[in-house]
Amino acid sequence: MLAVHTRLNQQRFTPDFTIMPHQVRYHEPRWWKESVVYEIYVSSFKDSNNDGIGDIPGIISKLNYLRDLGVDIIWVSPHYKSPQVDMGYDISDYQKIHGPYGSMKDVDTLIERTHALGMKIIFDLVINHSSDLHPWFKESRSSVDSPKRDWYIWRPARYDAAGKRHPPTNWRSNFGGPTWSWDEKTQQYYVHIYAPEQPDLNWENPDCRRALYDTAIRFWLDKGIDGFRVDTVNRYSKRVDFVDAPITDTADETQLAFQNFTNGPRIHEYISEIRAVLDEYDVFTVGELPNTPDESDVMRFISAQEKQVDMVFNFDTVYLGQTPGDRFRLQNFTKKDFKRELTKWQDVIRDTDAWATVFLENHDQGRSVSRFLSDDPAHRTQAAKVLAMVLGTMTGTLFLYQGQEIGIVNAPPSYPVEEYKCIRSVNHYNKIRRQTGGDPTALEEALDALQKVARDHARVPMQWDDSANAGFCAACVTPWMRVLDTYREINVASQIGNKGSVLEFWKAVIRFRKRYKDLAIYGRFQLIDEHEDLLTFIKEGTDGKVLFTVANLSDQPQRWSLPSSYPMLKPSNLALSTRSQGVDHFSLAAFEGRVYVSV
Ligand code: TEU
Ligand code: CA
Repeated sequence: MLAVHTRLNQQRFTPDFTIMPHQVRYHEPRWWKESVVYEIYVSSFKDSNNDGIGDIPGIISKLNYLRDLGVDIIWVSPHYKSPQVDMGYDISDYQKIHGPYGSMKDVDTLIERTHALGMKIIFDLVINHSSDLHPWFKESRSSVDSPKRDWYIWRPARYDAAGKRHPPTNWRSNFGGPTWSWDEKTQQYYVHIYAPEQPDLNWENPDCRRALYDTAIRFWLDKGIDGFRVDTVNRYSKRVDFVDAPITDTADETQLAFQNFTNGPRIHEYISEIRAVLDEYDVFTVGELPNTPDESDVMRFISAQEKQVDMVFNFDTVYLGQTPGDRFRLQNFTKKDFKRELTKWQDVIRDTDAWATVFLENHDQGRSVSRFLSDDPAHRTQAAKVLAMVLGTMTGTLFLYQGQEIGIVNAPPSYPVEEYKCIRSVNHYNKIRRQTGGDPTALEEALDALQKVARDHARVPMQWDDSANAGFCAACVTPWMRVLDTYREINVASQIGNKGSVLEFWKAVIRFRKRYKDLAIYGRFQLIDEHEDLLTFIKEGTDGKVLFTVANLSDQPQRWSLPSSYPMLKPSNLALSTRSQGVDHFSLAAFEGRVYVSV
């Protein structure tokens, strides 16, 4: 580790090289660049007291498992006090714990035990909006003269010629329906770009911002956490002229309005303020960056010299097959699309001082094996392994989502709509029912979309073993979400120590990534796109060594050969393989993947 640092530092300052804005020759090593982050969805990870809901003591009981996997940082989904309209992304007190998850003492213990095992821990920072049950909002809505009135965004109604009341703008919220809700008592609308129970905080108000910094950020950093995953980092600043969005959907009274409430004029000023607080500590941040297609806009968030966040989640890959603004209107996509989107940010950050994230799953997405390759029982193990290998050799901080390490797949098409609990899924299905008067074909189509891309697939209980309820809760009657029937075949216990398993392969990938970090993590990415069904890329080190990844993304064998443009690569350089035996130099089996490292 030391050797790499020294070498990179020396080379960065060679006199013949001039540093252009945002441009650097090598990525500067940092602990958070080299870390593997594992996202824990508290309610579905491990239930310690058999009430059917995962909890903090449950996480504590699995810390050894995470360390053995090779995880460096755990990211805990919102554990704050919340009425759970949006699974904790609606916070009613930033300094309290959601009762069923445990106590403040449990959280202190979690932080302490995680650190004691040599891992770090980050929390979710949700400060675009609060819950409508937050005391600030209760006070804000109590009267137009309330001192906290201006902490949220209130506007008068508009009236049409017939005297009918309408919201101040035609904006559509992320969960469907208008972004405005009417408040009877004070006769004004407030804005919420998610659910009505998630009113947006007014970042234009400096007192409100200060209160957020103190209660949501400083309070937890002082407890010793190592950073934050920042929810929707680019929506705090909105356009304050409150104009209508262009009409693109004549069938609906609300319209897509991302441009009105995303990346507003003061966004970088606000993030600089947050950054100033964070810089008092040795921590890192990863921001969620939806609806920002322009690469130079993204750079303003992730270039080190801009001092904003350290990296962002771009959604290009996980949104494949969805219609922008209409997640459940599905479209076809090809392997070519998958390769292009997956590798896009590798290219953008190359030779710059910006950093990327590498991920295919989180609590808002379906399972990667089902979505991008194949969850057919004949293929799913190989498919999960080849994705692990690809992710494990890409540049950026690697994020794993609970269950991804054992290759959990989506719930099956036979699942009835009642099994879907997420507000987004439920709202969508109800909207289709309303709009079509319950037309069976339309409802079938809606259910098919849920089966493919609903957030619920990530939220089912973790599959620990083949006992009742998959070991998520030993003696509970019903877990809050139904356990997938596939838990008998796909679970942690059956994969630990099993050489061909997805779990053991992930461990090998993580070890490999760390051992060859100057290539796998920091190497210069170069896509070699010569074959429709294969994903192949080079990672070049500073010393002329190269790493080469080849992944067969199809369920058919493929003939192939090492790239002739890199003559230093030899068959004997095989360093990692998804197959434990039977590696054929001239052909790749279905979903086979290999990594070669030149010597
Ligand atoms: O997600 C943000 C999110 O879902 C949107 O910004 C999304 O990218 C947009 O709707 C375009 O489709 C975060 C959390 O991850 C999610 O679980 C929460 O529901 C949401 O914020 C609200 O806090
Ligand atoms: Ca519990």
